[in-house]
Amino acid sequence: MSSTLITVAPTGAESAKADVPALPVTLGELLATARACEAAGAAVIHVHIRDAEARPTLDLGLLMETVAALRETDLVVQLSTGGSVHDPYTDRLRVLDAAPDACSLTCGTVNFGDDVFMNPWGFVAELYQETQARGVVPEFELFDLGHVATMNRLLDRYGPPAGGRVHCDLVMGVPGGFTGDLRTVAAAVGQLPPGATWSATGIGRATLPVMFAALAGGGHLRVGMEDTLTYAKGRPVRGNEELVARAAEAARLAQRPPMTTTEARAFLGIRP
Ligand code: KMH
Ligand code: ZN
Repeated sequence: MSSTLITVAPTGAESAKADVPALPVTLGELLATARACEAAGAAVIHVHIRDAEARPTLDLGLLMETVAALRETDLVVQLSTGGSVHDPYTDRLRVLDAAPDACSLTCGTVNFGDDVFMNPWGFVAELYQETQARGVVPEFELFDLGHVATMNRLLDRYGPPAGGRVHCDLVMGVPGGFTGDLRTVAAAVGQLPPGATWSATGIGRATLPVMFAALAGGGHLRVGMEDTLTYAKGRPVRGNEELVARAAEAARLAQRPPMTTTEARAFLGIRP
């Protein structure tokens, strides 16, 4: 029986703690969330951190402290190199100095609501080569169909990623990117290179359609409060672990139970 890799993205860079009290923003809250999500079936944690005022930051010292703290769990630690739409490229590249297992690598610029998430070719190519040099396993974040072409260009020009597996995450439902529905999931998956594996996450109301489309299509799952703040209509998310528990239950129903952290490390080619 094949299994499902579940990634939790617990915090993100967009929501304010004042608006969303359940959002984990301190190191203590993040660690407690990580433990609970691991117990609920997550194998990877996609990490954005906040400063003492709960503002998004890419401070290297705090990132290193966070990676060290998360080593108390067995989760694969994937740091965001996307940061917030306001973070400079130099800070985003420096994230790799915190020596995570893995990192996100967005493959192109995209309108991001009223903002623009900037990922020009030169930056993406430099970041990719840095992941290769350091042995950090990239997850190719795809927000739009053109991003698949850029990922293929990276692979053609610079060769395979650290870990050896081309693993992508389809981020569906950002205003300006992929629509979060079955047809668009199918269109994106149809463009991936042979052998690539993928997860998908639906933003906001796209959460459930994308989750079920991914399970039906043989994909893996990303869930979390970075992407969704509403568990059901009119019912705010109480904590990331309930989103992971729901994803794990859906995966079990699909006869593709959650991967363990050990299985996930082997699957992604994370070095010991
Ligand atoms: N916060 C978004 C602008 C990533 O983590 O790599 C970018 C993002 C993608 O969340
Ligand atoms: Zn992110």
